[in-house]
Amino acid sequence: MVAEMIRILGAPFDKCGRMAGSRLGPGALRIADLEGALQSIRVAVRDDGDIPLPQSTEKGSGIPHFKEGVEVARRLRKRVADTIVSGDVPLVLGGDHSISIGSVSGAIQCFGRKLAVLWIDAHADYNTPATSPSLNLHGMSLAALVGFEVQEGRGAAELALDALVGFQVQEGRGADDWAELLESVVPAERLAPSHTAWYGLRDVDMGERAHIQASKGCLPLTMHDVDRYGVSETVAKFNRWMRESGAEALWVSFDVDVMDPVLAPGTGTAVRGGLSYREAHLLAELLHESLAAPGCPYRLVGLDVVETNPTRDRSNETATTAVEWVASLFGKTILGER
Ligand SMILES: [Mn+2]
Repeated sequence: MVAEMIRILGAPFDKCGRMAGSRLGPGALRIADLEGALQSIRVAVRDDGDIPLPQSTEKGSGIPHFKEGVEVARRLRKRVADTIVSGDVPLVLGGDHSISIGSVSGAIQCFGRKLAVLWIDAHADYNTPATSPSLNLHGMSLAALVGFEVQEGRGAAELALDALVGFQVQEGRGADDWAELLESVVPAERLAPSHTAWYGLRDVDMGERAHIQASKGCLPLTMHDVDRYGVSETVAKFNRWMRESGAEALWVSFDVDVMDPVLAPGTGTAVRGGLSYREAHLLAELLHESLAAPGCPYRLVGLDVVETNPTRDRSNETATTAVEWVASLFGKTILGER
């Protein structure tokens, strides 16, 4: 058994994403019977409902809807940290991917530098306001969690960007919001860049490439890697990396856009060429297998499922697929217990 009790927590917030609709994600996942799917594999689960949302509607002049985004993140950080402290495993339902700044910050608060993150996503979410083409916070979540600075001098990534023809680093833009985010949400210890892994990447911006290059020891597993080596070998590579990292706690952040839009059209951030149904399930099953293996030096301490947008979906297929994926991650197999 991976967990004592899984506690579902909804974060129906989508104002820091590309388009509205993922605020309906928690509802769509519940309608797809997330709780029942976990109960059916004898995992203890409880639904703690949704976090209350701030009332402000001010868009602001920097990162759009920053004030609301930062308040959601603060509330989620506290709820996630409290859940972990009580010995349970938070399962956070988004919402756009900006909510993970709050949820993972709660885990950093509990595990500090012993935390590693697996970001399963078509996108790296590794922009700062200086490099983001859109300035939407949902594309900056991981950059915030590792604490990239944009104000004090120029980091390695910005210097690398200078070498790219036609790329303009916009230093002033959103800088105050960014400083506030790093100050008031992300714990000072930060997520170690060398404890950051991606799976399924296929749409990475110029600035994000530079940030990945500047992040020593990180593990970016792209769709090219999945095509070339398959799910089995890429997960084995992730497992070796985890063991070498010294991390004791793993947070998994699952953006439904990692799946191919043919299979999971219900998202505002669809990119062609994603994981097939079978690849996605094998990924979940192999992750479960490694976590359940005797002597595994790390454990799963929390999970996000984000960017489910039922307004873009067909018959709730995306939420249904995400629920099946979560069940596989927590141990559902074709022949049951082995
Ligand atoms: Mn994402």
